[in-house]
Amino acid sequence: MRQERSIRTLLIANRGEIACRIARTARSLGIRTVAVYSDADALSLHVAAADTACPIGPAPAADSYLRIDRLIEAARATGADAIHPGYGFLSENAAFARACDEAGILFIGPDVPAIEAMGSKAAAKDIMAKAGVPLVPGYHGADQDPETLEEAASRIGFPVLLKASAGGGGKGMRVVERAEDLADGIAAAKRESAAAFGDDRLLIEKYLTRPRHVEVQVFADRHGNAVHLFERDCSVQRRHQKVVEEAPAPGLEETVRAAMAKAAIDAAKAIDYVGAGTVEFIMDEDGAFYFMEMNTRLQVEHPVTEAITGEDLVAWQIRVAEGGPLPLSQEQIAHAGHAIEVRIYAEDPEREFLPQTGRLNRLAFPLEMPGVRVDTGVAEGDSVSVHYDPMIAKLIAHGRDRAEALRRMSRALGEVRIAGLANNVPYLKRIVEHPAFIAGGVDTRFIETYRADLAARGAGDAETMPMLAAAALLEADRLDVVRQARLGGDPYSPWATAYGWRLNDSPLHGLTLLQGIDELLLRYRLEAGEYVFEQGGGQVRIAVALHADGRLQARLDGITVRAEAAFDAGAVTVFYDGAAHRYVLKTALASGAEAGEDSGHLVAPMPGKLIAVHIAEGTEVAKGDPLMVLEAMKMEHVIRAPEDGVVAALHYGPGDQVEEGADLLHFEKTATD
Ligand code: MV4
Repeated sequence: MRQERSIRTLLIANRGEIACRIARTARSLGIRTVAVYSDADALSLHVAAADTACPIGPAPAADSYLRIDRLIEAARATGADAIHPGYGFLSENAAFARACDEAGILFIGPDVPAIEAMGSKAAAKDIMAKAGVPLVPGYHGADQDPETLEEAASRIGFPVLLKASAGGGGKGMRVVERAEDLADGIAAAKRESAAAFGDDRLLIEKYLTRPRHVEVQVFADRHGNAVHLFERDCSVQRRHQKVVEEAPAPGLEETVRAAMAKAAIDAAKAIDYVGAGTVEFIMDEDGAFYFMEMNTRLQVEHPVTEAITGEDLVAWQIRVAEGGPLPLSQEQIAHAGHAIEVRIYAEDPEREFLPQTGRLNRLAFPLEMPGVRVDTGVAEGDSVSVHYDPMIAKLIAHGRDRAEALRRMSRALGEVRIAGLANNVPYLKRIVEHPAFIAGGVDTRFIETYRADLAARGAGDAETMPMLAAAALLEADRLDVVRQARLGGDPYSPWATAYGWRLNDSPLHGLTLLQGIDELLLRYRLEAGEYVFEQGGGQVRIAVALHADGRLQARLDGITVRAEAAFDAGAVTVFYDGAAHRYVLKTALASGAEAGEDSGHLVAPMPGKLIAVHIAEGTEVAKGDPLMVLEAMKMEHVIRAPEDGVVAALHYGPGDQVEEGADLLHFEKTATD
């Protein structure tokens, strides 16, 4: 057994939320922390969260967070005696663990042989079979002769699943339903594996059609102790990306739970595991479970285990890495209540979950709700770049039971405010409010099974949002008029003239909002302090109270709801129920109606790329002339001159990528009168 070593300085070889989370615990233990950062991350939260920070290279991860040499050098330069790799990046890279050993730096993770043993699927299965850990009926032999494989598949029985030995995380898998398709399937799988991984070896397994993903958190020390900290259910996945995780697994029989925990500890012991590990199983409807893989790192979803056990897993990792004993024995580890985690991503559920990049113009989380934890690595004003994972935050809700945890999660999601980037918050809310999910125990097909239910619905709130946005705009304008009048300034704000606003005026007004390229014409009148919108023959009455910080109380047909409004560049964003609804005010967009100045800015109505710019600074144009062409959402959008005038300033050129609300050009209207 090695000597105990006390860590004084910890280098965190990661970024984002996990780097922040590791720094938090290290600091609480009195350990000095060193962040590393790429050129894209110099101003990131994880740098601010550490005591010192070292640059390690350009933005692409291959040139920075994956550079073993630079990380070791950074540790040397800062006197770090240990490195925590977080998850992803080099966290399961045996070469990195070895480089740390050789440099005399503690790697916070298992020993090199354990990482290597779990790096190969076939080798891992051999070890687990010998340790008595249940495996899916299958074949993982070295003989890769197509005839041998076909024979094995027939013995296993259809359907079978062909898996690339070198694959992982769902990559390189192929289902074969019938014996007739086997030979072709094997040939195709071998070609695909060779192309993707440079290795055409396959394993074959009995295919479970609707498994659940249940994993066990294990921990082991250098004194021969190995314990489990219960299981997590991560069945809700999309394309092998976990979306929702919870602990404990709902509806698990106590006998199954105990057997799975024992199998996980057996797995850890079989490879002399040290530190935090996760043993993944798939489980069928009868509770039969089978070893899938072992992850030799701290996992993204570790907070749900922390919530139900009350333990800090990063503190455990540090203690064990120092050579200390596990903080608790198995008998001392208890769990209470239920916890659920969702991953908030910058991705657009309405466009096939396309990852989004850009600036987080607004970002706020419910930080004061009991039982709710938020782990994030970004702050308002930061950008989500193309270089890294687009996860914005993890939201974790804990309750006395699953129902309470779910209610807290729903409410917490409703309080999230994100503007500037499409995100999956409303989608997550629909998942945790779905009856099948609430019932518990869903399988890995949940998302595809309920695709239609989980898709955004156009009805209900969505119809009211433009009216709420208009009411917020009008109210902001009215307050502005009142404030300016009080200050003795111009009592007519720019927008007041644009709207034709008059106090106590009741004729019908029109207001046009742009939602992407859709024009929404809203007709309203003011009655007794309420905005009354005409809507398809009926009326919607909205009274609003707008606070200086953006909080918006709105009474919609008699019922008061809580929302938030943010104003920028001639646009308004209404936050309601976890979703952000942004509208560009068309009059501000196209009129250049800065009061009396006959000039104004044209702003981008949506994010996109300028594929043509027809004008230069100084160009004189007539009303309606095309000025620029913006390509967005696979369509071309022509931006035209709002009036006769001249282009006073031009801020972008052809080929430029522009964000929504970007100030494209300054326009001066030709003097008339
Ligand atoms: C399976 C399976 C069904 N039968 N193996 C996907 C990722 C990899 N870790 C294992 N995976 C699966 N292996 C057999 N024999 C179904 C999956 C699977 C899956 C597993 C866990 C969580 C989500 C999943 C989604 C699709 C397929």
